[in-house]
Amino acid sequence: MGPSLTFPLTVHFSTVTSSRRFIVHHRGYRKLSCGPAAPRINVKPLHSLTGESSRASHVHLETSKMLRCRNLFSPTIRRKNKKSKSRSRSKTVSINQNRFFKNQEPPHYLQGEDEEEAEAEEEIEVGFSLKSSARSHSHGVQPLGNLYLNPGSINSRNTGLGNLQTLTDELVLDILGLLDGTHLGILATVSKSFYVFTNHEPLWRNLVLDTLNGGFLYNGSWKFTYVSAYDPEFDMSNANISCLRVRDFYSDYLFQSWLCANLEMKPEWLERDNIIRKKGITVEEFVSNFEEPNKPVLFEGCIDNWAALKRWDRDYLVEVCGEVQLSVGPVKLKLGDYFRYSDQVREERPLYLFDPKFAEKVPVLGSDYEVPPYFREDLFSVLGKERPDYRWIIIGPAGSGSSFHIDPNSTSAWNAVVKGSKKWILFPPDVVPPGVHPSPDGVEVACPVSIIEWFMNFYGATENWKKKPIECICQAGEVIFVPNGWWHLVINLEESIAITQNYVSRRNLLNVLDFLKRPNASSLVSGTKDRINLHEKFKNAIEDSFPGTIDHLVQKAEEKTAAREKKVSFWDTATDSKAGAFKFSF
Ligand SMILES: O=C(O)CCC(=O)C(=O)O
Repeated sequence: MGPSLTFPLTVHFSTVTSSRRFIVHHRGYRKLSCGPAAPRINVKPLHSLTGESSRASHVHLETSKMLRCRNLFSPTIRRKNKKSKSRSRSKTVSINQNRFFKNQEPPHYLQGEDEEEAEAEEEIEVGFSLKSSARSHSHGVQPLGNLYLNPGSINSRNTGLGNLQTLTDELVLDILGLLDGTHLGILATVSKSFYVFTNHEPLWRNLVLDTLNGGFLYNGSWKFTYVSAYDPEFDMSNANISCLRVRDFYSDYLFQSWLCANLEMKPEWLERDNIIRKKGITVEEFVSNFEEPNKPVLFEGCIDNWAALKRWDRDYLVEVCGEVQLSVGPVKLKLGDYFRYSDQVREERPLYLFDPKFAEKVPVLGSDYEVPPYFREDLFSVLGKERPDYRWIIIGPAGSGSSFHIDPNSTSAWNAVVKGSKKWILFPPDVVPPGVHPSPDGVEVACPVSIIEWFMNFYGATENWKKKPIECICQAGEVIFVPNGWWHLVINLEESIAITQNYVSRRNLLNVLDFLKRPNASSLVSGTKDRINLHEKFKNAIEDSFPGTIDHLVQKAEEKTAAREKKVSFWDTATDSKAGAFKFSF
């Protein structure tokens, strides 16, 4: 048995930076946030990059040949848990390494040293809490900082990559993302390093989502889902434990991916609750205190009459949805199949069910709730069937959610939790959240790969911000108002079911019209096919249905601006912000 290592993992996190970024199209946010993340790049043929006579270049491309890869799946592994379960739930977590069964033959490239390695047990103390269901990294990947604590060890990540070692992990994965399952399976036999990279679950997730569309049944892991889709007879009995552990493989990118999938939300991330809560206020109070000034508010008790609150549980929903396919990230799935996935999933960005046509597909769902009185003005309805998507049913497991974004088309929104609970963080329109980088045209947003990664790397920064975010936990039966233009992030703290609607009222009509006529409307506007003409159509339809409304609102807005400028001008004469000092000029 090897030596036991104990050290606080947090120390080594200094090397794990916020470099993992994920770019989403702002416009298509709702569709893309949970979809395949792999940006495609052009690469030379693989063999010319590795400098080896690549076996990959000789294999057949057809995915049906995937079956050849069955011998690549690793032998049975037994977990040896030394610590009690309660220990693994404590703040300092012990992660024990897996062991091979002695009588199993590891593949040729893992024989010898790895048998000895398989005996080794490491204990890692982690400054974060891992979920009680967390398993150690299936291939033994460690953060790069650990390499410097193991003098003499060589990063097998590099030795096994050949000439590719100079590429970043992200780039290696981008290249592997161009391959099909057969090639990934064959590349896995090239070296330990390729074995680890080619087993990276998001690669298989992308393959499943890209090639099988919704035609899959999740099977414990994306890789096995893929394999079993092509070979239903494949023996899955060893599936969830067939992972080889590789010694001395250090990679922040791959480690972070595992960590984010297994991290528990820290209590301090959930503590701050500074939203205004209201119960039983009138519509007029809402309009003048929250909608007009564009401020968030949380309503208690305003959906107590919803049938959904009593009826919506898994059994009811699965029954009424039956064979209907609902939108889940980039694919469509039956609800029962989605729950099968969400029950087993352990990944950092779980697929999120987010369907804009649920009420058309399953009308009873639409009649199980009604729009709360505060949000009944719905000016987009003048467009009839041409209105952009505006209502969604949202279902997801703990850890799923929506990373930072601003709602589409400059609309405001409400979000009602029917089951479960959601942590919300909101920043006003003039404050871009830390770690979030919108492109100047607003079409794309670069942000950390996962919500949990944002918490790990950026939540702390908000402590000292002058403009603190608004935060809350929205429980079942509560409704949050999300004013237009506000950045928001949401994470489900348990399996949650919610309804959200985006709407236009007279308070944000001018904003919406302005947004729809921006020069890059064709890439900014969302939820409709005819993006370029939406402005004209909407404006005309409003004029027809509510003549004079736009002119009236424009006039009111001008008066307001004039009044504001008048107020500001006194201070303009009293201060000189550029000089940073007070100046009196009477
Ligand atoms: O995940 C959620 O429930 C939040 C959805 C959201 O942010 C939105 O509808 O804009």
